[in-house]
Amino acid sequence: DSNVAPKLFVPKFEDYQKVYNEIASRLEEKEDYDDGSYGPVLVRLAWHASGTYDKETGTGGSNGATMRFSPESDHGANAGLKAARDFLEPVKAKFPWITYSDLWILAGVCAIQEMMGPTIPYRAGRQDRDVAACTPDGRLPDAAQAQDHLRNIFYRMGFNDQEIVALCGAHALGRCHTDRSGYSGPWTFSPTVLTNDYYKLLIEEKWQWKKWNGPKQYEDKKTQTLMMLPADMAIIQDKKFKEWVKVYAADNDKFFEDFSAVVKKLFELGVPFKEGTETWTFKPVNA
Ligand code: CCH
Repeated sequence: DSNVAPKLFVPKFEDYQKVYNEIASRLEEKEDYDDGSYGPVLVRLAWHASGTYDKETGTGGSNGATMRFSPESDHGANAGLKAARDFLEPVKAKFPWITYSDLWILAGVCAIQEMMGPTIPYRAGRQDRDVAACTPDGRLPDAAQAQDHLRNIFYRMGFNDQEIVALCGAHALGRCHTDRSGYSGPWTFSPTVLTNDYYKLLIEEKWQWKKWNGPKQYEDKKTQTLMMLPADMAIIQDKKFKEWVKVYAADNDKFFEDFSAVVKKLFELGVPFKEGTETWTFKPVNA
């Protein structure tokens, strides 16, 4: 009957769980990619989509997925994130009703949970925006800088010192790539499992400048296989930050609790959720 309006598909929790399951099932599909998982680079994509937020102007944040477009895709900080965006294309093709901006954040949530991290509560409702909503370059942190810079960048997003340190624990995951950031190597011995090892290593290991032609970074004296960025080292060089590093190094449960809360906050920066939007928690596949 042509007089009847077509029924709008309104996705429910079960539909998002299906997308979650699809991402989870693909995380380790390419054995030769990095340490065997796309998880870390998906977390970085979700973070860089969100971390452009400016609380003063309300611009940036995870609503929009504007990193699909140049100039934002070409910002130095986003080098290499095409791997994560491309990874998610077949998922978008299978579930075309989900927005890119909800998909990227769902992928970040999925990656953290599947890499044995805490549950990250999720709300849907991000809308994709066009190239005009791209944020200016320089909103994400510069790894070569120290505590003043970290505070400027993260205070602009609306985070405090404790939250900054909790967020940095994500560097337990993944690695640096010379063809992306110029830096090299992983922060921990288990880059596809979320633990509080980043904090433990910061405190317990001796760190020295790596002797090489690349950008200034640290290596652990003992094995010379792990790395820290100057920005990572800043959180034990700063007294107030270091207090939180000690808390998280000593207590993985406390880290997980605070990490879950601060990542949820990060992933919702700048999103105008409709009133009454439900908060969901997805069931892990790899539990
Ligand atoms: Fe990060 N991060 N990050 N980071 N990051 C890099 C990689 C990852 C900084 C710099 C870098 C957070 C905070 C900061 C991840 C998650 C988070 C790289 C290497 C640099 C450089 C990129 C490459 O070469 O591939 C700086 C500076 C800060 C300041 O605080 C926060 C916050 C998060 C998430 C909550 C993850 C995960 C990676 C690994 C990506 C991969 O491909 O393995």
